[in-house]
Amino acid sequence: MRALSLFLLLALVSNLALGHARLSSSTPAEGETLAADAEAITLQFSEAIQPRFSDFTLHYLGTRQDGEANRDNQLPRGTPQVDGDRQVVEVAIPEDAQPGWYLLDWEVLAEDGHTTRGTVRFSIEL
Ligand SMILES: [Cu+2]
Repeated sequence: MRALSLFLLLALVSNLALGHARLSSSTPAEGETLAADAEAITLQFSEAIQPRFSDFTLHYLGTRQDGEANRDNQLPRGTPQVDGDRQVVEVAIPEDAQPGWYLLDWEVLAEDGHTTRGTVRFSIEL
C-alpha cells in the first residue's frame, strides 16, 4: 500500500515537472496589429515542443475579426523556424499578405507526449 502511494506521488511530481507546452507569449499578441512589412509571428512555449508533430496554420479572415478558420481561407504553409531549445517558433507571414485579420491555428506536441492547441488573432494594417 505504501509502495503504491509512493509510486502515485512520484507520478504526480514528474507530471508537474513535465507540464504541457503552453503558449507563454506571442508576437503579435492576441488582437494586436502588425505593420504591413511584418515578416513573422513568434510563439514562445513553456516547454520544448516536437516540431515534426506540431502544426502551425495561418488563415486569412479579411475584414471579419471574429471569422472562423477553414480550408478555404487557409494560407499556403511554409516550414516554421524552431530555435535550439525548441521553445520558440517563428511562422513566416507571406510576402504578399493582404491587410486585414488573420488567425494562426497552432497545435504542438510537448516532450511529455501531451498535445496542446490554441489560436492567435491579429491584424495587418494597410
Ligand atoms: Cu503535458
